[in-house]
Amino acid sequence: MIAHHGHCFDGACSAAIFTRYLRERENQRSFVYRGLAYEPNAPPIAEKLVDGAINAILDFRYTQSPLLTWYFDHHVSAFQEPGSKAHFDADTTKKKFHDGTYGSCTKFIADILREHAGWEAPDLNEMIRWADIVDAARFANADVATSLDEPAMAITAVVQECGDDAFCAEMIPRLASEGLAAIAKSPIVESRIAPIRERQAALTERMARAGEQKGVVAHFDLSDQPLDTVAKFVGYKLFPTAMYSVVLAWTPRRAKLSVGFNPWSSRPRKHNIAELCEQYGGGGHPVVGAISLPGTELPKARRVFAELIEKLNT
Ligand SMILES: [Mn+2]
Repeated sequence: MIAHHGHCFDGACSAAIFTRYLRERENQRSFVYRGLAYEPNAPPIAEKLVDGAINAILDFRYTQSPLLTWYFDHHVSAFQEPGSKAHFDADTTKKKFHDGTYGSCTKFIADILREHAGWEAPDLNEMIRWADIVDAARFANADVATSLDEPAMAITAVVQECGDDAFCAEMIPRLASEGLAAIAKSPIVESRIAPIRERQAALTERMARAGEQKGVVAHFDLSDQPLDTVAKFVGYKLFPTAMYSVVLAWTPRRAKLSVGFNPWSSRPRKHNIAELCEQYGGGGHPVVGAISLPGTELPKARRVFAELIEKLNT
């Protein structure tokens, strides 16, 4: 049983490369895949593990369950349960690995299996390379980051959108044995990509209409109509000279301000976005952060929006 980060390209690719390894080195013939989600009320991971089977957790939090056989993760937040880091450190099976410096779990698994077991699958190198680009957002430019034309990007979008366990049971074995271009052209992706393309095009158009650049900040007040998901990199595609973007999205449940530094900016970042967001009760990373307010506090969110634009310009 392979439990992997669900609705995530890196999680699916991690499961694919590990499937190949178990097939070729441990003679495993049947696989069950379980997607795991970071949700406040998700059941404990240990409950997903199966008695009497080889159990692997990939690209997700560690668990102290004695049923866990293999473990690989690159999230710095992998050890959440009390005592889980000590439990991991005390493990002697040499089958549990964690390295928070990796851009993707897929590349981490590939490197560990090559170093520790002398195992490689060179035909998966393209998949490994793309998992590393997608999971660490190391895109060459804003066009690649926002387009669905690249096979890996189309597969990523479909996995994020439609990647439940039934879908992954079909997708993961294909990632383990076929090239990305062939998968992207086949019905598993083709039949699902059209509505994603349409929604993305509509959002890009809406951002183009609402967007303005003030100084070094591209800003998008999208609060006139409810909006759940924002596109992370579209703002930099529309305003390539902007150093920062600020997006205000609203639903009756919450108002959300997303703040980011343009990863393709030719100028160095001057603001720590995590610290900026913390001033308003939000948080994040130095290059990207967010602030959430109750949906009823839209006027306040609009004031914060204006203040963020000012602060990022000073
Ligand atoms: Mn990952």
